[in-house]
Amino acid sequence: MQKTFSIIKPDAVKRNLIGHINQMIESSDLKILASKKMYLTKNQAELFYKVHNEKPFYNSLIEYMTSGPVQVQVLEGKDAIVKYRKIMGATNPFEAEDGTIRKLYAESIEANSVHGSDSEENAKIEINFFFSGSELV
Ligand code: IDP
Ligand code: MG
Repeated sequence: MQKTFSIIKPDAVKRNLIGHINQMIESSDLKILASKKMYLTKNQAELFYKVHNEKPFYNSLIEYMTSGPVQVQVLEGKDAIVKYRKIMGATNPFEAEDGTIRKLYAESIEANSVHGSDSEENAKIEINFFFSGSELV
């Protein structure tokens, strides 16, 4: 069993897609161990995406990620990290495979509906950033 960290981003929360996306997650045999709705502060968004702070889209990304509430979640399952990245689809929705969350729901390469950890190391860091151990059940 492996854990990964997920964010349902502001564009998807705004369009009432939390349930649709979580249905896709659960029917892929991933368990939702923890889930909470929150506003990211500017500081949290900047820290979370600090690997991108030199990119031209960084400021816009921070503005977008703080533009409305998000649903932060911890998922668990066999090969959860790769499995969830597969269900999410490519960063750019125009390149995402049919049936993926981003193909179905993303509005643009920025407002692409979901985040998922890309490695075991980052999954640990991202989970600990938002949740304490006792919240994962
Ligand atoms: P990922 O979310 O698929 O891992 P990353 O390359 O880590 O993609 O980028 C983080 C987030 O930054 C993306 O999910 C998307 O919201 C945004 N982003 C990535 N590339 C671009 C871009 O070229 N223009 C605008 N936003 C982008
Ligand atoms: Mg990434």
